[in-house]
Amino acid sequence: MAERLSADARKQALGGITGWTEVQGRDAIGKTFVFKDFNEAFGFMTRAALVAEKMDHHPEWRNVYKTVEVVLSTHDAGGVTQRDIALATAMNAIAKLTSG
Ligand code: H2B
Repeated sequence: MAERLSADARKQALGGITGWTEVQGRDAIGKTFVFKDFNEAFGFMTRAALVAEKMDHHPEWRNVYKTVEVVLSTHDAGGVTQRDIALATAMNAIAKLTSG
C-alpha cells in the first residue's frame, strides 16, 4: 500500500503541480478547475475518469456547469500519497488538452 507523504514531502510535491493546494481540515489535496463551458468540463471529467480507473485511484469531485472541484486522498492510507500526486499531475495534463 502507498505510504502517506510527510508534511514536507507533500509541500514539495505540491510545488510541482500548478493549482493544487492542501485541503483544510483533512489530509487531502484539492483543485478547482474552471473550463469554458459544460462541454469542456465534462470532456475533462470523461478523460480523467478513464485515467483514474486505469490507475485504480479515484477522485472525489463535484461538477457545477463549467467548474469541477476535485479532492484527492488515498483512502486506504488515510491521507495524501504519491498516488494522489500522480493523479493530480495527470489531471493537469488532461485539463491542458481539454481546453486546447
Ligand atoms: N481511490 C482513492 N482515491 N483512494 C483509495 O484508497 C482507493 C481508490 N482505493 N480507488 C482503491 C480504489 C481500492 O478501493 C481498490 C480495491 O483498489
